[in-house]
Amino acid sequence: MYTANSIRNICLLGHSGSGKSALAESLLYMTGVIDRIGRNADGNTVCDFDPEEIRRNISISTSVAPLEYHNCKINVLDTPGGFDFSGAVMEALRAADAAIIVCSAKDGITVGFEKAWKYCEERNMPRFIYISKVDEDNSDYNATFEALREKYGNKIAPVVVPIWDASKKITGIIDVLNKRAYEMQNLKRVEIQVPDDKLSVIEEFNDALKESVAETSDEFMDKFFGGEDFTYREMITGMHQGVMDCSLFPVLCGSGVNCLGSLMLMDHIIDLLPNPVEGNYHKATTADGATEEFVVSPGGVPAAFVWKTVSDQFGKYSFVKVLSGEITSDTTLINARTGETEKLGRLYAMCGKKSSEVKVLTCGDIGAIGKMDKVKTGDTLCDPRK
Ligand SMILES: Nc1nc2c(ncn2[C@@H]2O[C@H](COP(=O)(O)OP(=O)(O)O)[C@@H](O)[C@H]2O)c(=O)[nH]1
Ligand SMILES: [Mg+2]
Repeated sequence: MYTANSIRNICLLGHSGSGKSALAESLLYMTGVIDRIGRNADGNTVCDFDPEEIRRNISISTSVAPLEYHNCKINVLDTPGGFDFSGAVMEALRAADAAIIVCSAKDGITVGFEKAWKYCEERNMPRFIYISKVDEDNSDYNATFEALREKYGNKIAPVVVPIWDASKKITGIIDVLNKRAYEMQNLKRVEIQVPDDKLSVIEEFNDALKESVAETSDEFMDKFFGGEDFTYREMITGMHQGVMDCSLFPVLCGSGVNCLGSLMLMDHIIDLLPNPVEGNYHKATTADGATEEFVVSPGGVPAAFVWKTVSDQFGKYSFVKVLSGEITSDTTLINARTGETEKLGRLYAMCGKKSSEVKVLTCGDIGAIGKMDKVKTGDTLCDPRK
């Protein structure tokens, strides 16, 4: 069981084909949820399981893929990039606390990327940019990064950057924050020396991050101008603040195929992206009709928001995000839309098409409730007391 501060709800956004489902697959592989990497072309990935998705070789609805990493639970919401399915993206944005916009190093900034950016801007959604497919022969990391800088300015901060060899092939990555480098050997991460010719540029990027951190508080500003160095923890604290304020957009990179960058991405998700208590704002209506800000609170009375519904031959699943307290399968709640009392059905943790029954869903977590006949997407299930 995870408490709210050790949960991250992340949605993957971006153009169709940019590599979102492959990235989700690589995160699942690197954390041991699956023991081989499915391929979109073979129709055996976790996130594209619908027969229609397999036939058309694209994602149509949002899949949930939970994984555990460093004592945290990361719920990855893999959205479809196709413009016909933007409703599914809206649902995912409602449930997620942060976004990762996937931008392929082959295609750079596309219409799908710009749409994803706009959705995030409209919601002040903290976000990372993940430059995908760096392993591909005709990919161009530099051109993609430069295009991002040109369009969005200095808030675009390189945090994980690639290493390439003489033939311009990308062979590894460097974490700008801790200045450590890695490569992949047979889907295993191996630490390597930071190449000499990269030292100065890493130093330069690191200095730029320090400047961004300095701007997040007076204390950090004083320290910075006093010529004092930040500790690693202070860097994380400052960058987390910058990401929350949308004054800093970390750029990471990697490959969903050989899993380069996948562990580093998760390290940064945990360190820099908001947990459900810090994330996404909700407005609530009280019993007497007043509007107030809904405070996401683990210790509060139970409340859950239905962000997606699936009905198929296996039954009906109402996907929920628990916004307050915790829910169990014998909880009785009130549907705020209808005023009717609803006894909850069985609770499930979902991973792609797989559902496994759970006893409880805690504050901030995402799961599904079975057989809630009268419940629709957009409903809030609340405690009778509130
Ligand atoms: N070489 C390479 N191919 C990738 C990578 N990520 C995705 N692909 C391929 O690009 C295609 C689209 O990827 P997919 O993850 O389905 O894109 P999505 O629409 O964003 O979910 C598939 O054929 C993937 O195998 C990557 O990092 N490297
Ligand atoms: Mg996909």
